[in-house]
Amino acid sequence: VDRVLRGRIDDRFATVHLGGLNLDPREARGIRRVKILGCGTSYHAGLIGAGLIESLARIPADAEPASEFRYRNPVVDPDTLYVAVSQSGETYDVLAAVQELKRKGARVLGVVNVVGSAIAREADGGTYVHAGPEVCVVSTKCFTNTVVAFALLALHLGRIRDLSVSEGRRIIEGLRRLPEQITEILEAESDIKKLAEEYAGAQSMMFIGRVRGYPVALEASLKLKEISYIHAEAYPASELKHGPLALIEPALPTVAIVPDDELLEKNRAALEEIKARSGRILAVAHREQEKADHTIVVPKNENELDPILMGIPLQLFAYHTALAMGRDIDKPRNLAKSVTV
Ligand code: F1P
Repeated sequence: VDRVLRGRIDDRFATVHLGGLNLDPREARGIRRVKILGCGTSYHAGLIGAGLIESLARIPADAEPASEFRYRNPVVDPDTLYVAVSQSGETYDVLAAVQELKRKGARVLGVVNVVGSAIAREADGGTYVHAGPEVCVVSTKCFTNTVVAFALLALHLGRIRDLSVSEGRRIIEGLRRLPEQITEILEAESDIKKLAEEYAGAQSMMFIGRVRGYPVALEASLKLKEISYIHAEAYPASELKHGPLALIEPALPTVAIVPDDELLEKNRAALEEIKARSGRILAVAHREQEKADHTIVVPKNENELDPILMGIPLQLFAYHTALAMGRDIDKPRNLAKSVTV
């Protein structure tokens, strides 16, 4: 665990280190809650991060859009560790939230991509995610690296608290398998392109996922909106029956996150509900899903790391959908590289 925390995962993947955390073990043991703040893709990565911290370090954790947090006069609690997430490190809503927190005496870590950026300078410590420059306006590889950084942070906090060595090792070994598995997904790009071309005519799409899969659904729907301008909504799969099922019909395809985990049967039941209403389904799963019209099969890793492997094919799906529709992928309309107002 130590070696990975200080070192690298893999040259082909990313260099992630937590050398600058600036959080001593005594302080870390006193953390009662972790609150993660970010906008857009960074908020979604933060939701996955909160899940990782809860499951690996057993600290209650949640994520909130920084843009909401800063306007609601939040209670700032000294036993909460705040973590600000940003690719650019310049997003004003995040920066303003960090400044407000610091004014109120909170301890704020940054999980940031751009070295020396405003949020990195303002935070008390944290880590760079070293995803390299995001060439396109929308954030993609930084999402993956941010989730990996959160996995390491969760392991670090877990190790200081109750996480067993074998549990830590299980996740580390899973992280080490990622580069090869990601390569495998990237090699299947032409299949994903064909699927994207098939779904590119849709007016609107639904994305569903459960627990770890829900932030993946949120992120995949955001990517599709940002670059293809197809209207997309993401729902927790368990919320379908509380309203959104009314929308299901053949013209509204659903992208469903269906990992082979403890929730597989529940997720399959959701697919049945959709099929019963003649909805088209594209599943992202670890094996072909009988109820789905199409399945993107991704390699299996530890359950906790599924969001990484399930997010990447959906980034490719959004990319090829946008290309099929003739969109300018590198300069999507109405978007700025960093939102500084
Ligand atoms: C946050 C963000 C991006 C999104 C868009 C606008 O940026 O919402 O996630 O793709 O480009 O900004 P950042 O704080 O992560 O740089």
